[in-house]
Amino acid sequence: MKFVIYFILILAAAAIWQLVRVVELSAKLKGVDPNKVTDKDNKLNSRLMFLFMIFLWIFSLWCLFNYKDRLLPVSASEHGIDIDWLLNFNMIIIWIVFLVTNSLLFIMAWKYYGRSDRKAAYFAHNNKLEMLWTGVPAIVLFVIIFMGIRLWNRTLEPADSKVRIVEVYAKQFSFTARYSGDDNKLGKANYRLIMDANVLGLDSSDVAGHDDVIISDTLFIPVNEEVNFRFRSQDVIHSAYFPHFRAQMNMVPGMETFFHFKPVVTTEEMRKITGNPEFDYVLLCNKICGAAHYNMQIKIVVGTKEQYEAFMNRHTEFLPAEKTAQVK
Ligand SMILES: [Cu+2]
Repeated sequence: MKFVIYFILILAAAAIWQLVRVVELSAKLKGVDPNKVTDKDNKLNSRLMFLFMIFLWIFSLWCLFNYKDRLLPVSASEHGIDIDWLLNFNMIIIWIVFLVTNSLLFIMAWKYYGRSDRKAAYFAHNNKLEMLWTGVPAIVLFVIIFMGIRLWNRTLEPADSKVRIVEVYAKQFSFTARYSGDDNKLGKANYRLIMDANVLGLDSSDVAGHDDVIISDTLFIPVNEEVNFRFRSQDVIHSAYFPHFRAQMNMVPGMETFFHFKPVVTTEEMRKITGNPEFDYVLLCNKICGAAHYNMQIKIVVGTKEQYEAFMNRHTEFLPAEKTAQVK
């Protein structure tokens, strides 16, 4: 089948080449230069330009509406609502600029096509125009960048010390969550302590770590409560990507990175919003970190405070008695 398709393509190319030769030869016979561009050719091209503009608009709008459902659902975090607003603001500006500049480009080509009875006006420099196309983009960019930096700073400013600390630990190719327990302090960790039985490199001599709860299959966070995330990596650079919460942070071996956000939509609510009863939030690795990078993920569940407590109790019930006393 493939051979037939290639054969047809080669035949089509040969036919087009022969056709061009026929046109050239017939022009030669008539005594006309086949490479000379006439007014008629220009007029045809100008109309084609105009048609292409209409095609471009229809196709762009079709893409915009047709692929709308491929976008992420509404933001599930508080700051994500502002990020979405800023993204939409940017997209509106981009669309206006795209429409105006491309319309001008094609309308000019259509209206002022080359004619032998018309001479193009020529000027080398115009200060007003220079001011306009330098000044307007500069002001627009300044506004966008200013709004972006302000939002970025607000997201990354240190969280209040009372905010619950949850560590996300990355290694090829999984995530592990460590909750700070009742004292809201994570026990110390050191890469020198990493071994088969202590993958996270935890320092057991640090009392603060005795009530830490380590969970490797689910990251459960309570709704409407700020979470202060800390990130570590064992091996290479990973990136903690929370698409539904509009958050992402690099996880760098040898250092701790952090940010905090407040989830505002529970998993149950998001299932209703998306109309998908199987919807689950997910934390993905967004840094190509090795062979199984594509499958490096952990499920995130956002639930009520009661659901969160039930979840934690389920994960601490087998802790040794002296640890359980600290957790509860
Ligand atoms: Cu990774």
